[in-house]
Amino acid sequence: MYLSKLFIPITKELSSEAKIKSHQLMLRTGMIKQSSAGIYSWLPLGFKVMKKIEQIVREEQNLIGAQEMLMPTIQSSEIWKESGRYEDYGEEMLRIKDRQGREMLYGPTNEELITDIFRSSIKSYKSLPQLLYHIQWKFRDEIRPRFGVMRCREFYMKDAYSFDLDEEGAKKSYNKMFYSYIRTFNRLGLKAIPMAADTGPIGGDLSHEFIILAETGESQIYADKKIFEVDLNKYDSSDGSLEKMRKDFSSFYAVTDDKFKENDFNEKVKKESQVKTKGIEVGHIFYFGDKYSTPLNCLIDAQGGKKAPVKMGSYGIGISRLVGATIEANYNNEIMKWPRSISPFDVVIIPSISKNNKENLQKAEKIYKELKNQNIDVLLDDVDENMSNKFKKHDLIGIPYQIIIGSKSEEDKFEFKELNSKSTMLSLESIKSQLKNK
Ligand code: P5A
Repeated sequence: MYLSKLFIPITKELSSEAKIKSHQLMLRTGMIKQSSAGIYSWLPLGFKVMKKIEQIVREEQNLIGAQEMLMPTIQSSEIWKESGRYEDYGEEMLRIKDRQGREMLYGPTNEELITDIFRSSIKSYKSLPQLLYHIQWKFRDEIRPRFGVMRCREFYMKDAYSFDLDEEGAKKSYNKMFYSYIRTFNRLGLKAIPMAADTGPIGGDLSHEFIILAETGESQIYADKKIFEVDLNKYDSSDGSLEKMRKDFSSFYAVTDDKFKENDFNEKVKKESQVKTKGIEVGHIFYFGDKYSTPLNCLIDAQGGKKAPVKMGSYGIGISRLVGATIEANYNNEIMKWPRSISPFDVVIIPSISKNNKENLQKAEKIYKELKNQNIDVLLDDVDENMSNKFKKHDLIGIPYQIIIGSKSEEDKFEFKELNSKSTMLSLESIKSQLKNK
């Protein structure tokens, strides 16, 4: 892609509502545009990043045997009346009437709908366990949508649901998801802390929030920094090993402010190991047994001819929120560096161009073609602008690697730079292999 062709409407005048750096950066680099309070359009640059995050989440879900499906955004109120949440959910639920006067709603989550699908199709314990997920827009009429994509009214979520015969089986499904979440966030270049959490309107008695550290986060967190040393490679995918992994994580102190007690913290965590900071919740998992299956009458034929409500859990990742959260974790001193796995492009070529000298642009185009042929996703900055402005702009767009074609270039060597480090002179062959190995 040539930068001159890319639809990237940079905003210079920031609204006073853009209080945190991810919101500011997303507006400045034209990743999103607000359409109304807490509702955004995703423009090409932002959309590309979000789709890459979505794909990593999808691959990790598939790896643990979860099956992808798609449920609608609009749901009937009937099933919510059956579970009792139609009343309980309150003002956050966007309620709609169709032309026949039927009460509908824009789904804030899907526990009821998936239970309805399940009860009409699965009858026997022989078909269990099942793990289903979808990636779909949600709507919650938040009283104060803010911080750009972090607390929206409309947002993109991966939500998964597990179905098991008994509590023991359900805990195994829970552990699988727990493991998958830590892996997913690692692939996104994020360190996430799993924390025992309250269950809120979803309900249940076992729940973890996955929180990444960031000064601008909404949750105050207190943790033992040793939790970061738990090494996922020590565990395999067997049930016993996954149970041990969850126990190992849980053995370290990590709580949000609603569970925090000063004395407890000082007693359990040595001073030098104490982390007190803010964090962003990027995922949340729940085990709630038969909270939905009993009122919705989702029964299965268990062994011995008895009927039993299926045991369920639900597991969410805020995909659109993760775009902002990744920026919060990686944007410092006016430089944003995307983790390679979700960067909008793999590399940008920045030639020094002037009206009388198009030689650098021609060199750049040649390199562009060669990289494209290697399936490297490359952006060419063909805009006629001075180099210092170009560098400032690319510090914000955040593509982690640059090939600079200017005064330093030689016949067969080019300046190759990783953001936040010094550049080196390399042949095109070594640049290609560097990019392939990253
Ligand atoms: C779990 C999946 C649930 O909704 N039901 C299905 C459960 N959990 S949750 O914690 O309420 O949400 C899951 C994740 O969605 C993101 N999220 C949001 N992102 C942007 N704006 C919002 N208003 C918003 N609300 C929730 C979070 O990442 C959360 O962890």
